[in-house]
Amino acid sequence: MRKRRLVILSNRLPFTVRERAGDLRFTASVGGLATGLSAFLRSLETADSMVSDYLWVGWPGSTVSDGMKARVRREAAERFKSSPIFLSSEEMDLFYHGFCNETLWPLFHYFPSITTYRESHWKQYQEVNKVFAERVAEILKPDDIVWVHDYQLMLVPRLLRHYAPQNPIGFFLHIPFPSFEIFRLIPQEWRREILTGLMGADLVGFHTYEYTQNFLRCVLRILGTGHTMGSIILHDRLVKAETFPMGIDVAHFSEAAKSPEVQREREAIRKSLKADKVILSVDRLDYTKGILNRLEAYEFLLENFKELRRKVVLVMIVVPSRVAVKQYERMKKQIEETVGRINGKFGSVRWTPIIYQYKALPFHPLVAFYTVSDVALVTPLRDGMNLVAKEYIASRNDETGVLILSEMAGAAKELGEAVIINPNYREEVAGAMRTALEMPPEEQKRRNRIMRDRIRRYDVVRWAQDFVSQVLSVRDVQKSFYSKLLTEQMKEEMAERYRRSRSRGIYLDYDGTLSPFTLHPEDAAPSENVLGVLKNLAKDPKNNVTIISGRKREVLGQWFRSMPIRLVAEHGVWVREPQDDWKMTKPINNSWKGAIMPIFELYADRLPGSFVEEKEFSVVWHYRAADPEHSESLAAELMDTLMGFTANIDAQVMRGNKIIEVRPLGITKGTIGEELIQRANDEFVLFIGDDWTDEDLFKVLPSTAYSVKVGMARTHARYMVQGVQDVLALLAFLSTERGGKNARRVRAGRLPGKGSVMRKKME
Ligand code: GDG
Repeated sequence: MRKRRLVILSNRLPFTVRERAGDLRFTASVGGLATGLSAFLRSLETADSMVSDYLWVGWPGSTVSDGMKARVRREAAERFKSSPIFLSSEEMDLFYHGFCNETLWPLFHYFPSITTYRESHWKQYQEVNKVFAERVAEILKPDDIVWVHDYQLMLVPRLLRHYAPQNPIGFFLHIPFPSFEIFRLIPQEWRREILTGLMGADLVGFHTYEYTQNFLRCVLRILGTGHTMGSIILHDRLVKAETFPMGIDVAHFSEAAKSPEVQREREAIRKSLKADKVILSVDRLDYTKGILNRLEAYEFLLENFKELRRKVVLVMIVVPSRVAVKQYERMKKQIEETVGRINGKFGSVRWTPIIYQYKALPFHPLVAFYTVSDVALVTPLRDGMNLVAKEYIASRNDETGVLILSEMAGAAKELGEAVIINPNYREEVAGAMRTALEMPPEEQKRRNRIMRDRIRRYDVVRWAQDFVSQVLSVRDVQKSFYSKLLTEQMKEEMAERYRRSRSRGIYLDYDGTLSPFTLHPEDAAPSENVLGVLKNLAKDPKNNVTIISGRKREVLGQWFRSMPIRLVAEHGVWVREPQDDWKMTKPINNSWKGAIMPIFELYADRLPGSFVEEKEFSVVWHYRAADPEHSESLAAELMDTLMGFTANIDAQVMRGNKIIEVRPLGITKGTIGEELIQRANDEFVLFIGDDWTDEDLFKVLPSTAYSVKVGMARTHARYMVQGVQDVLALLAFLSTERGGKNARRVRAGRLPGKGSVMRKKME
């Protein structure tokens, strides 16, 4: 197995450095990401993993004076395998406190009313993301895998892709990805840039299926790019969106729970709490956590179920966070007032209903609280995952204890055996507390056993391994695409064959091949450049150029009026030889059109922005300009209707690029193309197309022919190019660089002209 280095990027490094009296203090971070990933990174020392080493890139938690930077850099490298990115407090203010915490954090957690949109914040967000990408670009080795974490760095994948086109890049979002209706509240330009930023990655991961679907939906609606089973095919790459519910280091919590330190702590807590039942609440101070709602529910419980008074105690641990922010200060005050009010209202000298602490706990006391508490109350209003819920279950070695879990936390998708509640409704939360307090131990164990099993199987090490191996497997799929990508060398070889051939058949699709798609098909007339390229090709007497299209003959005839090339219209119904009239390739019955038109028209009426195009022998419903989601569902419905309708008539339905077409049976680019190619028997044959209608011809081309697919997708073609510009460049290269020499020699009379050969064959 090839061993690679993993480069992790996150806003915060797994440690914080503080400068004090001319010295430095390093402390390890306790957040979910830092602890979770460190378990995975530790496992690298023993496990047989594709990752052999790692480097962590991020901000070290404080501003560092210039004189200290070199030392921080050195110690970060030696002690934490980290490379710090230093940011000034002004930068952090606009980037982190500004765009991250005043725009992205509230909006992605469904708090649009407190979301702000400031140009200066956005600019700084772009700037800091650039700093991260550039730093990584400097230190990246060709084999490194990059793993970018979280909402602070959503622009990094694309920025980094620019410097490192070949490195596997994965992105994981730790917070929810909101629904389209919420995401679209971000100003247009920013939201597009955020999505394209993420699409620079090979793999974009989310905690839940719902977040993944929300992302895919935003990509479709905002960037107009659809997906197949989470795979988004861009013109040059493939991006996969996938669900990876983050786990915890289960063994670490379970072992700690058995340790003497925790046992001691546990006894001390039990003694001091003086209550039959303990309910635990642990969160960072944040409005998303629903701390106030939780307090109100507890108040409601004590109010309505008097028998519980003096028997139960709520231990509420609130971990300081974003301390300088006014909103958080205000919330802290509100929480403390509410705690005071409830304690005053129900408490007595011998019983305090809520034990409140506003500071973080060291690890062992935290686990001791997990093991001592009969109920864990995890009721966020929104939470990407919530690891506390999983940690509680992991710490309960005797399998007792009841987890009350908000349905708004990602964790609820995995921990369905918990008592699941809606955190907005205090009656429901209070009811859940009562259920939990009364739940028989056997029932508690039954539920916890299932949950423990699940979180043990997909723990944080599996999660990280799964993610990294998926990044690599997306790269493998891409490689199969890239292996067909037309290289300079292949182009040279093709040009060489072109030059040596005495007759050449050049077959070209039009839309998506010679001209990019436009919202309205009539806007896709050939540019001067296209006409110039075709003219150049056509003037070489050895060349026989054919445009083979699904378009109407009038349109093609008008666009290429004076061009000495062959035109094939309506997928092969009509052929026009140079300087000749249009001829039908075979007699065709189109009597079905009258019956099918009303169906198409009905769908055009139902879907604003779509329209029907009637050709002589086919009918097309175009929906490129319509709502992308509505059109996908109506298109599926129309396909279904048409399949039934065409079962017994001489017509077939096909779904192309934002179109549905019904056309005569047996008329395809494959049948007409094959016939023309066989008849001409040219030494050099080239066909370029982009759509799946072109696959009909790719499939039947002789093995010596050159076939080129425009855009990345599975194809029968031998080669691929990324876009229309590459097609034009290739044709120009053939006709000017190589064919040019040839053409000069033909004109000078040294080689026989091809026109005569062709004409003879046609006769
Ligand atoms: C994001 C998402 C997602 C908490 N208090 C103490 C303490 N903690 C530890 C817990 C847990 C971690 O902090 C908190 O994890 P969360 O999952 O709740 O949230 P975050 O890491 O802040 O944020 C979240 C997560 O990323 C992972 O993807 O689940 O939804 O917002 O590990 O144990 N640890 C110690 N003392 C405390 O007082 N030692």
